[in-house]
Amino acid sequence: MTNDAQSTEQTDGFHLVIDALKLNGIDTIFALPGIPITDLTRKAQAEGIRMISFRHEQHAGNAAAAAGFLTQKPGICLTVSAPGFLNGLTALANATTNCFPMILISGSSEREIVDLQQGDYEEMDQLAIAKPLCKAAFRVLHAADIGVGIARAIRSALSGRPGGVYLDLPAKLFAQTMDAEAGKRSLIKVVDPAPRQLPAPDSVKRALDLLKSAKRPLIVLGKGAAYAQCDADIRALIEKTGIPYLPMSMAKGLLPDTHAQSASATRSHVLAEADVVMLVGARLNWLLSHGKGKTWGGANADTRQFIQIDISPTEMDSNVPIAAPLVGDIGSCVSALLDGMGSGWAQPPAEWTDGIKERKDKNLSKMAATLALNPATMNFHSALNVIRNAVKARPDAIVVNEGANTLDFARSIVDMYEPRKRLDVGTWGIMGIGMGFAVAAAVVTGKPVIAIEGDSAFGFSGMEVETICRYNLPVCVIVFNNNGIYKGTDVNPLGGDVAPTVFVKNARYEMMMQAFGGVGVLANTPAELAKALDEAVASGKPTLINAIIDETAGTESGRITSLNPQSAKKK
Ligand code: ADP
Ligand code: TPW
Ligand code: MG
Repeated sequence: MTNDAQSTEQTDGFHLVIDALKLNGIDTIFALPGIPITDLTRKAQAEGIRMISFRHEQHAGNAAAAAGFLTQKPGICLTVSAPGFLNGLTALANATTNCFPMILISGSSEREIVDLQQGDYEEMDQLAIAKPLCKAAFRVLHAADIGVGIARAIRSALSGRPGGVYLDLPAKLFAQTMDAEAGKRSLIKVVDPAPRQLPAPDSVKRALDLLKSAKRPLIVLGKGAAYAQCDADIRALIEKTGIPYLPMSMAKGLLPDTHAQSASATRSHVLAEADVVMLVGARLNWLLSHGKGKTWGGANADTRQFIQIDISPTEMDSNVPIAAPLVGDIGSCVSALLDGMGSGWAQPPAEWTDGIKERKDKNLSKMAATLALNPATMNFHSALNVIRNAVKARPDAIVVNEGANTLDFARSIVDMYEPRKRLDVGTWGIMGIGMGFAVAAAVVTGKPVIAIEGDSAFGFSGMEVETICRYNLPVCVIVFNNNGIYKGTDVNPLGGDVAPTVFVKNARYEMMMQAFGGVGVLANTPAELAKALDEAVASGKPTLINAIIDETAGTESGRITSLNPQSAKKK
């Protein structure tokens, strides 16, 4: 606090925030400047923090979330008060839903005025609003508490199940001064923010006993397994057990999708038939049909038993009974399982694995035939076949993916070869993550990024192509242009306005990238798409390819049509 009697050097809130972040290894902030954090963005940049400035806070927030997932460090998003905070809040809630560690830091207005609701500039009780939407929320009122505030935010984001944290920094805080030495001492370098959580030995034994008894075992890898960064042990577990596995969307590449034990090509068969299923960092939410019903083989669902590895004890039994819960961090759990298995682990019955192989081979050759077709107008398959080949050639490239058909087809067609190379719409199936995730992936990894975007999905964050150009990021955006949401063929029965799912026909999305100095290409054929994509990946230049897709090719809601409520009234 201000103290005129102090003759020593002074520091202030701005510098304490920056010093606390740097002390904890934060090297990048995703932000959008304005009152009261403009100077914080400038000073942080001057102090060597990489400042990535966005055109809308939601995308800065999505970038922070993706950075958190990729690095196991909380991604930082910095915004102004009320509207900026609210724009960032969607990303914070989405990060929490997906178990990605991030911290939304927002400036806020004068507490005295906000609390009496006297109408301050951008007045809003941000802390109260953020609280139910994230894992933890804190406010710092005194400069001397900045160290504690940031330490608590980091620990909350990373420990246990990772998630989003809100940190409220009122405008007044930044200008508060205090003795520099005391300020330095007030900062906390967080020790072991995500402590290992070893599973109990009897729960390891219970899980192994159940796995051993299985006739038709299956392992499901989720994005928690990708986040955990124990890739070699997970691969060893799969290979040592010989059990077929299914990767959830963002766990693709943990083992190469071409792995002999991958059962992706016969997903519905293994889900319906498996008798013991081990979930590794995957929740039995809607994406896994809640572990019951037709997807899980109807009658088989009554006898199926689950083993679940998760850091969150309350995840167990959330949808169906979990016979063998294994609570702990995935790294510790998987290595305990490997230890417990010893040598000479019996492989699953050949009847099960041979049957899977047979179905898989059949489905893969069917898929190969479809991919080889070259219809006159490009469709999802012929376009995605090009991207499939490009990713095969550059397995270190990061794929960002959103849309409906564009998402569903890309997920099954584009094989991934390395862990944490696929970022997508996640647990909510949210549109708008595209450019934020792409920016973060490029900034954090320096690797080429290929963003496979439905034309609708792209629209949610399209303005960030300027950000991509401004920082000259190696991002190639491919817009799957089918003139609309799902398809471009809907008609308004009354005439007049176009149908609500339809966009301007033949839109020239590539010009958006050209407008900011990037490369824009219109691709009508797989050959044109391949050429543009190869050039983009080789050059690292910001590129947008407008891939013209048959507007009749998609289906309503992609693969989740069944979730659409149906009108009872027939016209
Ligand atoms: P997916 O959508 O891929 O199925 P989910 O997001 O549903 O994956 O599940 C991820 C799960 O992983 C969450 O339940 C979360 O608690 C868990 N998790 C995240 N990180 C770890 C970790 N390091 N150790 C154990 N569990 C983790
Ligand atoms: C924040 C609802 C799900 S998918 C989608 C919307 C609007 C776009 C599908 O069209 P797109 O893909 O991207 O052109 P394609 O290949 O099928 O034509 N708002 C938010 N999230 C979601 N999920 C929606 C709306 C939706
Ligand atoms: Mg579309």
